[in-house]
Amino acid sequence: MTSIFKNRIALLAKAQDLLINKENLKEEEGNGIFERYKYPVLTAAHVPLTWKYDFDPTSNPYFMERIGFNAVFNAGAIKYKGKYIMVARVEGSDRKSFFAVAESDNGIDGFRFWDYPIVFDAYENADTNVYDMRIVEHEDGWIYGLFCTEKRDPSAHVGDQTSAMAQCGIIRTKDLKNWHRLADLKTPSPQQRNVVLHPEFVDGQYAFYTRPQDSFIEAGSGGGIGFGLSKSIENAEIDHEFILFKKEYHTVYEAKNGQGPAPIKTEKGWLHLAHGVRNTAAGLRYVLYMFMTDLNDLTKVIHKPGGYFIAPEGEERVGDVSNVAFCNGWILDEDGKVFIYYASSDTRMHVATSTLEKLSDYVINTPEDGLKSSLTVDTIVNLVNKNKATALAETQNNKSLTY
Ligand code: M1P
Repeated sequence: MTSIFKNRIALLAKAQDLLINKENLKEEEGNGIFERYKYPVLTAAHVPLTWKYDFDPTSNPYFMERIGFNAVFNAGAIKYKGKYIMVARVEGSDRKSFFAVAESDNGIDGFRFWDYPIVFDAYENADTNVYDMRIVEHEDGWIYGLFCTEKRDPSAHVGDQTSAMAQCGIIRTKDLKNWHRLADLKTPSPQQRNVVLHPEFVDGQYAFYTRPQDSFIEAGSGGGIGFGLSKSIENAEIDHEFILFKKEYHTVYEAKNGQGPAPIKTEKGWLHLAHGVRNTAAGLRYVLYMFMTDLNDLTKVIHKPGGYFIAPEGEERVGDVSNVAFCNGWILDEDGKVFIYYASSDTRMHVATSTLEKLSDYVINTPEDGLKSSLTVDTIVNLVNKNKATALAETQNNKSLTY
């Protein structure tokens, strides 16, 4: 073994250990709704060296990287056997994505990939690319992974190498190691992305949040977060999709939107995290927003705070697809703490923390979007008046205490 070989292994292993063991720091100045953390929690630099390098000095004397990795983002999440688990979208330098499990003891730092990426069968050899897995522990006893499966549009002209078809793939497991592929979801819509399984049965059926779309990029006329039921999960088929959260003019979800992770059940309703997309002169801007649906009628939105919940900030704004915040994984702890795993600009993973109580308060008590500038101003004026009245009442109260 040459000294170049040995030195490079030692150097790279040390750098990666430092990265993985670096303590993450909570940013103190927040908005009271959630806390951000200083460092990303999972990046391409976390990818195990054994996935990149051939450790045999005879076949790789310079210890050169043989397989490159571009990004780690859009991770599903679950707490499993006491560990905080992300099922990340890992993208190779060849542009292909796949899934890999990374675990941490505390959910905010120390994330380390398992030895191997997730392996599962292609469904009828159809996937060219797979991405954005939503992990759901269903009450039927299985852990499901729903993801986007993409292939070239078979009807595309021979010279067109960008038209693609997206559908929802489904795999399931009991141990996060052995995954079994089921049939892809069938819906009445031409394409699907951002499909999520609801964790409970609804009228004895499997319930799905969908995102019907007309073409690969454009949500088109079918845009919005849909909802549908299927009798079977092995051959899941939705006959009718109901749009429960539609796109709306001049909002953060005017161009398209999509369900994030599976909703969390609270006493007041189902808490949802979603992404909304709008057009700007610089291209699409993706932010996260929240809403709540009725406990008994999952298609009824009962609270809809205006504006975004998380938008890309600082270095989060820059990456392969800049100006994107995307989330498909969160974890609710036994004590009510919520870990929100969000990706920035299709490049890296971050965590934000909050509690179920705070998120419910945010969703229930944040003013709705009035859909007009004048109504936004009215809302601010009402708040200022309320604050003046509170300050006055406090002054009078203090005076009466002094006398
Ligand atoms: O590039 C931003 C996101 O674009 C797509 O999301 P949507 O279908 O809502 O437009 C997905 O490709 C997603 O992976 C990506 O982060």
